[in-house]
Amino acid sequence: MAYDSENIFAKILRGEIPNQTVYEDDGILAFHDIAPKTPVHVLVIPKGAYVDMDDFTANAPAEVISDFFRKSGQIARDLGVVEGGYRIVTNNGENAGQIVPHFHIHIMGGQRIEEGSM
Ligand code: D5M
Repeated sequence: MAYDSENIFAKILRGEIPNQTVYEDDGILAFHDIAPKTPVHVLVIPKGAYVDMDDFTANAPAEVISDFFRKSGQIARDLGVVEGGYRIVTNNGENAGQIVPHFHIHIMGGQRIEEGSM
């Protein structure tokens, strides 16, 4: 799928739509999900134009990929969810119900998820 530069996260990156930023640097932006499903629900996106996990892992330079996941781990630490445990979710494509076609991961924590619920 070609990248659609009018998707909502592209607009956030261009500053056309506001967001509640948790962390930002040259490569990534982390912000609160607009409709949180858990007490802590933060999205992390690369600033590069990647549609989904498949596009990101196939086409982003290795250092961009490692930087993204290393920093996402640090963001989870800073959010205070590591001790209690947290979930990382990334929806890919139609079957997963991906809504926004700009690669992102959900950091979800702050509440207990029943064992075996996935
Ligand atoms: O779901 C996309 C996620 O992005 C969903 O949890 C809502 C969130 N979302 C949508 N618009 C915004 C804005 N403007 N700010 C913050 N969060 C937003 P997925 O199925 O992973 O594509």
